[in-house]
Amino acid sequence: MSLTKNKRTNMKSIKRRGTFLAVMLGLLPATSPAADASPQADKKPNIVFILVDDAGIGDFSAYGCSYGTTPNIDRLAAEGMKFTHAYSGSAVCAPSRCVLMTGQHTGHVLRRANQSKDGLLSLPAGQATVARLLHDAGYATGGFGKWGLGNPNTTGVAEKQGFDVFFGYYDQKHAHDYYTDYLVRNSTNVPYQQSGKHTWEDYSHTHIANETLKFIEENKDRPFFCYAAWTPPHDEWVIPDNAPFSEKPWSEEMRNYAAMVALVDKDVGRLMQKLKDLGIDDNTLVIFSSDNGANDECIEPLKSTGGLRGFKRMLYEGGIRAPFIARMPGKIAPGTTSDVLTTSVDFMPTAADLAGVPQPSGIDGISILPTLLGQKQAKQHDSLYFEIYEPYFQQSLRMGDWKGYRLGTKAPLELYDLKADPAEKQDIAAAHPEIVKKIEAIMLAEHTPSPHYDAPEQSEKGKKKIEKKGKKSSLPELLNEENPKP
Ligand SMILES: [Ca+2]
Repeated sequence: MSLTKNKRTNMKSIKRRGTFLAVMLGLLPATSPAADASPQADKKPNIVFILVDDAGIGDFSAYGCSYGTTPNIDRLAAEGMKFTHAYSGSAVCAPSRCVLMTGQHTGHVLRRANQSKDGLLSLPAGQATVARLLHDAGYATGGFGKWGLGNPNTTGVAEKQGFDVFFGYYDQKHAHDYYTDYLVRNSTNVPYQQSGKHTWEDYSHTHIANETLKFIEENKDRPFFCYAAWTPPHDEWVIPDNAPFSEKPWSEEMRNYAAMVALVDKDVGRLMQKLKDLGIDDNTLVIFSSDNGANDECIEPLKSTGGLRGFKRMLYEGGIRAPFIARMPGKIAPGTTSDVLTTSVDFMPTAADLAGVPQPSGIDGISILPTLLGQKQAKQHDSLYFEIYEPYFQQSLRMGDWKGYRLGTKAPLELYDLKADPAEKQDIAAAHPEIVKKIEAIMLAEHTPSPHYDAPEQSEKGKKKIEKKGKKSSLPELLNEENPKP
């Protein structure tokens, strides 16, 4: 039986329930969506999605950071709901952002790695995105930070995908350069004169954070969607001042990384203060998450993956488990936690429910609005499927407490019980052949071939080729290594 069909069958009832809940709880005026699509629909909740780049759950004190505190993000959790089993859309940037924008999981979505056989893939014209959905519902839509789903002069640029404005980096490689001499606003370059001294004024995030707050201020009187796709702590690991970590016995890069996490926290605080000052914080859903797990360099000194196995680019937990916190005073009960399985694939239907508009068809996400509102989450994911083609084809499936993982299609499926073994140390596939069979069947059903990537079998060949060359950095070596030190 196709899970996708199951999900689609339930879309209508989910939509009805979500809209009903939203009206009952005063999230929306009790009028039709068509009547709401006007400037006076100012009672629609604003939505801010803060997506930081390459941070693991071990980087935030709400999830047990070992090297510092993130007090503003802690406050988000204390005043809202913290998800303990949330995942990013993928284990690297572009597919993760593609999942977030489209509500499709990585077995269906366009981008399944940063690169493809056909180069950088741009979102096609007419792509259904959460930004388009909210724009059509009367929201002002702004994105700030890294886009990565289409460079200027393609169909994929943010301003053709539902954003009124996008400011920051369109190209992912450009986003590595924090001391850049230009950023981009709606495909037009905005020049910055670099002083050569690496000051805060020279640092791109300063301008990106300021533009984020400016957008919120400018749109305070109408519903808005603010996508804060901030680039820290992605590398290059540089920052004008790495206090309070300057004396730590780590590499300079790791000191900078830790300071970049602290900077994100500080700007989350600024953003929350802005919402408060404008008197709109109780009508604004703020979500905080990360686009993929932390890098391997951060495991030893900072424990950024929180003791989980793997790291960025891997479909073990350390590559995909994400911080996920949602705050909306008066609607989301403070200091609550949820163990509902969710990924950023759920953002689009959740946003649709919150805005009181119909959900798009053909998506994989499920609205988690009932969970946010403290209601019973009647429809939940039977499983969460992931695949990635970078650097090799991998698949994983979270099903209840079970976790299946496979490198290439021919390797035997590894099976872990995350409840007993959250760090995926003990492969118990041999003891549970029926679970293995079930997971393999779901993986087969959820994977759809893409013309832009080598078929899994070919990826398997590529893996062998690189193994043969004995490259030190080859993933099999890293993938098979023992779980990182806690
Ligand atoms: Ca990333």
